Amino acid sequence: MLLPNILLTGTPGVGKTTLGKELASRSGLKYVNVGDLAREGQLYDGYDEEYDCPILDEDRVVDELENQMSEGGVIVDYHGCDFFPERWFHIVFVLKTDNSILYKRLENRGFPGGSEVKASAWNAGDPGSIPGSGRSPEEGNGNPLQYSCLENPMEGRAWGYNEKKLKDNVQCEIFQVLHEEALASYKEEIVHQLPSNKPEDLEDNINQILKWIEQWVKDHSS
Ligand code: DAT
Repeated sequence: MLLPNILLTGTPGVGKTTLGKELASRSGLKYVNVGDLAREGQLYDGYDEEYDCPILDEDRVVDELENQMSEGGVIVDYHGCDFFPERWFHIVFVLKTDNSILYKRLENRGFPGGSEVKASAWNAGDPGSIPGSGRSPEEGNGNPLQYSCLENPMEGRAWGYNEKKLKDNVQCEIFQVLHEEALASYKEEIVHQLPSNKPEDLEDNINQILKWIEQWVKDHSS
């Protein structure tokens, strides 16, 4: 039976992993977290000093995934989407979370310092552009998440950099950087934004995607 490949993308913390794993368990599709895959296979190409994390070797990630993507039935989760072959995906979901909710989720994830850190995160730097890229979002290639490892904080590393990452990531969400990147990388009609603020959103999203998978399988079964 032919099965579709689904891309879940969006800023770190919007709920890709939560949705991806639950969707995989209910649909029978396979879930692949690109961050985990890279870590397990050490698919890195250098080290980003500014963000204090390894740089993803995108070509090796693509090589690593090629076989299973050709077979179909894979849910891919990553906070970037412009380096995957366009032909891989039958549908792309960009998860979207309100800024204040996202801020709290990211803070819970990696900030031991609480409000002190929050205050300095917002007071520092240049609020008018996306930090880390030196560009405005309209110019493209402005994805400061490229090298961000906020999703997988490295134990024992300086937390000082995470203050910058948190600020960068929330700004990314504000500027809808991942939505722009998805629209620039895939056909507009297969790119969909999904709200991801509360548990009911998760349930709605799963049900919608399950229906879409069912229909896709029917359409491709003869
Ligand atoms: P991501 O994989 O995009 O980085 P995640 O799945 O790890 O995000 O989720 C980040 C946190 O948010 C985690 O504590 C679970 C929570 N979360 C995810 N989806 C949610 C939803 N729809 N409603 C409430 N909380 C959600």
